[in-house]
Amino acid sequence: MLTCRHWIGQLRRWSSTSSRALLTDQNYVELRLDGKEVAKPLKYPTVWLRDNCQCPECFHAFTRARKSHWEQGPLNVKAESVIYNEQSQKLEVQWEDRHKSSFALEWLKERDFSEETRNKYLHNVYKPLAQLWSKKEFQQVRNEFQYEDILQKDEVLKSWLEALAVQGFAILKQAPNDMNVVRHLANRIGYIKKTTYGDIFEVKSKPNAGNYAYKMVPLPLHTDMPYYEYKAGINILHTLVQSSSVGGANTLTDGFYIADQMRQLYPDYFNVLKSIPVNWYDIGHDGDAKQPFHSLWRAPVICLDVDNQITRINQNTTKRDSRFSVPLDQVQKWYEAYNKFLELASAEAVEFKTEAGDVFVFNNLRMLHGRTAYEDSTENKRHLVGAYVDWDIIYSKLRTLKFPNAQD
Ligand code: OGA
Ligand code: NM2
Ligand code: ZN
Ligand code: ZN
Repeated sequence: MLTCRHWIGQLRRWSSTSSRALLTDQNYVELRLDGKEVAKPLKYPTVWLRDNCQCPECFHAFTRARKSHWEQGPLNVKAESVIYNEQSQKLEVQWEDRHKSSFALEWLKERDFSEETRNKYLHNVYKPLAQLWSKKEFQQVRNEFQYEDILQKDEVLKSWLEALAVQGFAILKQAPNDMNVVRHLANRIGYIKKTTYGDIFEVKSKPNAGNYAYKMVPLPLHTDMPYYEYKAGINILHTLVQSSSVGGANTLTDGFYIADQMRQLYPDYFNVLKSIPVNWYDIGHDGDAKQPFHSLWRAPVICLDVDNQITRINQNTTKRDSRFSVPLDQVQKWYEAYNKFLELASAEAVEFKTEAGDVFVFNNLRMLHGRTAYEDSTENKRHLVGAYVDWDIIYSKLRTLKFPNAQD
């Protein structure tokens, strides 16, 4: 065992032959390991080490719950000395308040603050990196799966969910002529998302349609339910009967690709679309049994996350409120930016027509989708059944499939 006591404020030189731990100043611990396996020293803030002490007093391992630092963070607790125990491969920290912590090297390596380690975790575990695509790339990004395989094989379920996360959509083939297909798929992932339109909903031409989608008219490129704060994550649309008329085809554009194009080519328009909120609304009732609703959510067309990455697109011309609750001088410039967005989205839209037995599934935060007009006849009435699932549920399922033995 090699020990190295170190006093605050003083910097030690590394020995070239041994692994060791070092308190570089009062705020960091550096760990330099022998050999080539870790090129750069691993470096950890002492406050973070103390906060994440794994001892049973500080951490309840079974529920992975932190038991310490409930009322205040460990900001004023200083490390007195650090030791790297080569035999047990553990970093041992002696704190000034007599507390002791010990951290396994593997555990520390996985939590290294280097950009490489952070990105690896974010892309492998948190969320797969989306592959944005243009119209001409559609055939390459189009994934197809057999419906029965999704239900029976975990490996296929995993590939399907990965396709939804990466390419943003997938087509399932050979689903039976059964209203509950979408329910089975939602349950296979986890839980269906109930909305004001029920748990499953029927897209067909209905008398006194309460939603514009329930008519034979064309549907413009849109995302479903921009009027929800907790907007549906994916849309599962099962074709039971396709229209034998010329129309009833699907249109599809990668909304993230369009937003990204706007960011690169029209940065001023992009800034407008990411910052001016639009009022999205839905007032009415659906069917006799359901409650009347008055949904309203104010959000920009392009939504960014804390890393400035595109996270959600809101667009549904049929659901955009005439009330536009922004100052007068923002209106004209918003329409100009929106116009460019619609122009690019239409130019990049692909068209295809599902067949009976197809289930078209897509990321509803990302994909703009639509439909061409159709005509029902007495023998042929177009009939789709839909359901939604939230991304929290999907990512959780995907992680359990990718990392069945994950402990922390
Ligand atoms: C919808 C919708 C597509 C279709 O109902 O929101 O996008 O093909 N429908 O009818
Ligand atoms: N339906 C299919 O945003 C919308 O209202 C699109 C949603 C009615 C549940 C249609
Ligand atoms: Zn502890
Ligand atoms: Zn839709």
